[in-house]
Amino acid sequence: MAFDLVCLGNPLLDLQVNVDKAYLDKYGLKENDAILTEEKHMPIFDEALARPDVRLIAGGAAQNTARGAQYILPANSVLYFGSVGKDKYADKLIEANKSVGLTTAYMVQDDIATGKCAALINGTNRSLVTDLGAANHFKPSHLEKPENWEHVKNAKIFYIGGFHLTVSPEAIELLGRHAAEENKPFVLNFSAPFIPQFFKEPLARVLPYVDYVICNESEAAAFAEANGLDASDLVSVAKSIAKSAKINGKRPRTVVFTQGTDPTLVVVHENGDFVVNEYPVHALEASKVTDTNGAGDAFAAGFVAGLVQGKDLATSVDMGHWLAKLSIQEIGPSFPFPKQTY
Ligand code: 26A
Repeated sequence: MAFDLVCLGNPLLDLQVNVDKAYLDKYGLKENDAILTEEKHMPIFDEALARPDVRLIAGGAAQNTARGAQYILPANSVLYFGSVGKDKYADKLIEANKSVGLTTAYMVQDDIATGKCAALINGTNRSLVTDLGAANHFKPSHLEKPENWEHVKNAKIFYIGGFHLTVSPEAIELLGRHAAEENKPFVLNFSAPFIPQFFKEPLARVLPYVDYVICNESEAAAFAEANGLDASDLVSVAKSIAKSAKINGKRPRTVVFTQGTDPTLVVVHENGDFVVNEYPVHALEASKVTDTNGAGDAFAAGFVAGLVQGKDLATSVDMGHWLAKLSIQEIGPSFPFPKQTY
């Protein structure tokens, strides 16, 4: 079978709970952030599981995007790579993926548990604390297995979660090289401020392969700080990313900055010139927001589904806004059923 869109990321099960500010303070967590767990955070997972209101929801940023893109696209359009364990958590992920018809080609670890993310919801903010578990053991050799490489060769577009830069930059480079050689669009989401901040070197290695960068305003600011740019001037930051080194000269670099409820900024660098545009989001009354966990992933899903369908940039961004609006009315990074159409 040939899948148009191939995605790579860290499959995680989200343990979603509502918390107050004091709980976040106790663990030194920001209200809106995504981090890798440290020893001191470990009790959070058992505390979440012990709560009567805990919800176990399929997560993993790129997996959410893969599910969202498959939600929009015709059957069997999307394939997702990642690494899981042999446990009930993996079964939950498989079940959620099935509900939208997302195909997975998981690498399976015999003795390591599926990764989990405590999604600590505080009003419209979400603080994500991740224990990568099996997701941390993904290897490029999994992509090189003949049956998997066949999927890579058949793909038309690639979507990479920047979070995977903490796991296997080599796997990302492997896909990036193929995409550049075959002139296929390669999309990278920065995923979280700590990626440009603390994984600057692997990010710089991968960025030359990237045709489309997606990030939010805080990731853009973190990139600016890490690279000595003025974080208060996001247009300049986007331009700087847009004009940085690029391997596939046949495609322009497009940089997409989402900014919560503010308009999405898009900068394209082509033939030495910049094209700058802003696109308003689809407004939603605050009272209708269930939670924003996965909003950015849903935006990326709508956007990349648009690219797969050959839509123009403005329409692809609008599809991202449309799907994000649907997802924030659901619990966690999920999409409404019966299916809505764009
Ligand atoms: C490496 N880290 C920290 C992560 C993540 C992650 N996905 C992959 N790698 N930390 C949080 N997430 C996921 O982000 C989604 C919301 O955008 C969560 O699982 C959540 O579903």
